[in-house]
Amino acid sequence: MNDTIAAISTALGVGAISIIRLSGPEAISIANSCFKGKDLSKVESHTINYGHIIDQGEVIDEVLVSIMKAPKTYTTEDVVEINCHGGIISTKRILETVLMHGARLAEPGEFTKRAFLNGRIDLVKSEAVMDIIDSKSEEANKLAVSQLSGSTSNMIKKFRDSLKQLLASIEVNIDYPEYHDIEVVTKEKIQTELISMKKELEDIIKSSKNSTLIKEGIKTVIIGRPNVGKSSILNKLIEQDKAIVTDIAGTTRDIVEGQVYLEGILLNIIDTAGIRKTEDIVEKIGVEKSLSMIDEADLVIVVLNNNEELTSEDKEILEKTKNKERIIVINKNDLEKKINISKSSLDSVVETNTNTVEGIKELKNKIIDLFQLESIKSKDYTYLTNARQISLAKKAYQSLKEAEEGLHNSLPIDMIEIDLKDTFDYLGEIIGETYSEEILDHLFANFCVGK
Ligand SMILES: Nc1nc2c(ncn2[C@@H]2O[C@H](COP(=O)(O)OP(=O)(O)O)[C@@H](O)[C@H]2O)c(=O)[nH]1
Ligand SMILES: [Mg+2]
Repeated sequence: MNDTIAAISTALGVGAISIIRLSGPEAISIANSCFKGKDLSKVESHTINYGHIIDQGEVIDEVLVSIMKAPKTYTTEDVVEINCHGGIISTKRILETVLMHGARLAEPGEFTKRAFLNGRIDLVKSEAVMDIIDSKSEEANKLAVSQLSGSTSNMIKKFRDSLKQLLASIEVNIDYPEYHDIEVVTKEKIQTELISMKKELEDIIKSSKNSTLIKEGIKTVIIGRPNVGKSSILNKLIEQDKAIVTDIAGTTRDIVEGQVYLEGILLNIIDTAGIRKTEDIVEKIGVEKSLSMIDEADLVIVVLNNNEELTSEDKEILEKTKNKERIIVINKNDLEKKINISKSSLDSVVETNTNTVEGIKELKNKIIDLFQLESIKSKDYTYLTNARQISLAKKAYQSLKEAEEGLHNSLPIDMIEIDLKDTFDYLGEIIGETYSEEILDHLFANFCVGK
């Protein structure tokens, strides 16, 4: 980590300003060697300096150079940011110039990786940096900002502290059983504490599924026979005429996607080809695609036609979706009721017609209730936010469970201690107290260059 890295930190394209960033021991001297203006080696830290970037005597661009000396910087190393005019050519030429003067092109996420390796931020916070950049909704953004400010890291740290205390008192009892003035940790006391910790960790894991909803949104599929009004419902939900609506069965042959935000959470809606037996090759592929979408969906909206009796296809769709989170929409309720189905025999039912707003409003409210979107919003965002964190928390939970069972089955206390130490270590991995190079490389490879 002794070399100096450089990268373009802004999106490459036409814009007012681009930023080329350098970090490392030579950052200031490299910038200085291609800069005409003040002597950058003599300016104060955290100053912005006007001048020009020069390549072999030729002026490349008029720039502002920010000088940030270690340790109060993003990476804790010397950091220089060259603000140049936006546009691909001059930005790339400045990058090439600093590389020629001795900087190395940074790998994706290498600035943030350095911030982590130098101890400025932990792993959860590093991941939050990426999540802020990636966030697809305001709620996802709030979640990431809360992570970066340390909400989840602190929760994990607090949990580890209690565990450490428990471990310490167990150890004292093992090592110095003859000391009478040390509080004896009875089996009952450990048991009580383990049960409450297990419950706490269980809650943390359970509520972390909210973070997936916040980050990824709800993958919703609208499914039903042709002509029941699926595309009309999609259009009403997203308040746009995105899917083509006609009275010709088989109009939607491919997948049409739309997006709407409910309580700040993204609803990704997929309208599908109507399910029916067909000889048309294109439509047939569409139908198969529709059926395969069911498995991947978080929510299935099954649309039925109020004006027709249930067909075998309707029944097949109801059967295929019965184990999914689903809402059944009985559409065209402005027409005479011919559907032979009792509402009470079904789970979540909404009656709609796509000429008015009431039914669609009720459908939106049903979705909000089903996924408890209002309560997700009012929580304080201390969630685990990705598969890596959640799988480690699950391993920690497993070890904690084994410790508790071991105690229950009167296993020797030092065996129980091993399980508790495992729990402690898994939780430590979440925040990056321990890590492997391989995991770090994998994690930061998903970052963008220049971050
Ligand atoms: N009367 C009535 N007609 C509707 C309603 N919703 C859709 N339609 C009509 O039903 C036909 C098929 O609608 P479409 O949305 O293309 O159905 P899809 O094949 O399931 O996507 C069109 O002529 C729509 O105008 C409704 O609530 N009431
Ligand atoms: Mg359609």
